[in-house]
Amino acid sequence: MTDLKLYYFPTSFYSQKALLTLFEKEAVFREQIVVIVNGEQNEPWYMKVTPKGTVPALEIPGSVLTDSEDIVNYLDRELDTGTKLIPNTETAIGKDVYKWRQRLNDIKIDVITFGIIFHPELSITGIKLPSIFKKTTNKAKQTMHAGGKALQDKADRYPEHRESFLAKLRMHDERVAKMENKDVVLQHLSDLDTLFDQIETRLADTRKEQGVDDSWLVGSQFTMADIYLVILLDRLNFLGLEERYFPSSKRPLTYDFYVRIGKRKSVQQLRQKFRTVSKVMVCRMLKKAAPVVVGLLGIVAGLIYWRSK
Ligand SMILES: N[C@@H](CCC(=O)N[C@@H](CS)C(=O)NCC(=O)O)C(=O)O
Repeated sequence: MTDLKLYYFPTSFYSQKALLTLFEKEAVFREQIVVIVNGEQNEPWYMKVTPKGTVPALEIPGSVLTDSEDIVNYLDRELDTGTKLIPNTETAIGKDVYKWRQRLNDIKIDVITFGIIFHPELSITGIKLPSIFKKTTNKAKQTMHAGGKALQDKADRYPEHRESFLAKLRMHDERVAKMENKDVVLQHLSDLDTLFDQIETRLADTRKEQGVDDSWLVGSQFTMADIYLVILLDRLNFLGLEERYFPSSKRPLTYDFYVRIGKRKSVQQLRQKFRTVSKVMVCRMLKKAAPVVVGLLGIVAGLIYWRSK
């Protein structure tokens, strides 16, 4: 069996793409959480795993894949278990899957996500954030700017990773400028409206072609295009934008897709991972605080001993 290890963070969009693919493929894999909200992706140990300092990354025999596209392509090619997700691009369905993957991949999900966090008034039903993140998002702008400063500090402190940190810093500054600009965010949201019209039409066409009500985006079989759509719908729901993009009244087939997808085992496994995020963060905080707690307990024990004497 192939030895795989996934580095990921449960709420990261691209990690979710890799995770959902692993679950669909019924893959056996080891895992390590990289707490990106604490900047763990920029620690030197992780920069050795991937100089990009992003999640997901997948360790495979003899190498590490550092982009979710490469990861999902590899998994579907190498694992003959679970669902076949990427049909041959010589076939009509393969061409369609390819086309939809490109379309869905072109969405600037980071600008949309942080754009909503920066401008929460754009959310319709409110961001569904685990309470552990609330403090961070209330100060989203300061946190983002502190992130840029941390990258500059790391570039100065670790000469062996300097170029990687500076490249990240350039990307970071570009992204923050877009997220802060409400007009840019509004433009991305409006482009998404157009895309959702196309998705609704495609779902209707597929139903007609297949003559069934339970088909997926491009056919009766679940494919990689559906994986992309699932994580997009989950993200929009998380951002409180489900009422804008897929209410049953406006886009009934997309809404129906979202309801059906919740019954799929792989999606339930993915959402279960998402829910672990608060526990993960608390565990990390306790781990960090452990030396202090042990120190304090030592002092208390010492005082009790001294008084008993
Ligand atoms: N093109 C990459 C994008 C990966 C990416 O941007 N991951 C985000 C989380 S969704 C990340 O690691 N952000 C932390 C950072 O950039 O420092 C992929 O598809 O894997």
